[in-house]
Amino acid sequence: MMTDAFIGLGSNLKEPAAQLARAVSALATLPETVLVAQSPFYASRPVGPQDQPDFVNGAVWLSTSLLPHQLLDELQSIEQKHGRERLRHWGPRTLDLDILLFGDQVLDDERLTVPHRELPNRDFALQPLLDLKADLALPDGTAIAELRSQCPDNGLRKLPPADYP
Ligand code: ROI
Repeated sequence: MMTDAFIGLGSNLKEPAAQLARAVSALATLPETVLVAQSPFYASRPVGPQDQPDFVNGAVWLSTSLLPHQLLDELQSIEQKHGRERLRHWGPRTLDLDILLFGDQVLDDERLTVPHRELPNRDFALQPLLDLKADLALPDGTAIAELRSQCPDNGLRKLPPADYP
């Protein structure tokens, strides 16, 4: 069975837009998985400590027959291969790949919480989801568009495609 999974991408170190573009290429080659679409990339002010560079954020829509934890393993392997550095909690990072939504599944264990716990507070994740699928909703039926309209503003700026490597 194939499930629609939505992955958030973020970086604010070492040419962030290039990090995201490489990550999208890697996601497109995952086993048992098809890349359905990729969102535009956005520059966004950091959530958390402000003494760090702006982020570049985006999202992809995957269709996969991997199980949620198998997909998480694959994402963490891409993060590691792409030289993930995470300097401090809520601090700058080279590449962050988060499962935002996995079909209509609700999961909460020590490794994985889906839907992503912070999704309602993060315009840099909500807006790319809307770009991918305007009628997307949480498993409980809450529209992503509704969350976006109530979400704090992090000064999102859509990057022109020419800014992607
Ligand atoms: N802030 C923004 N704007 N984008 C992110 O991807 C991001 N990721 C994080 C923290 C440090 C919480 N802040 C962020 O992990």
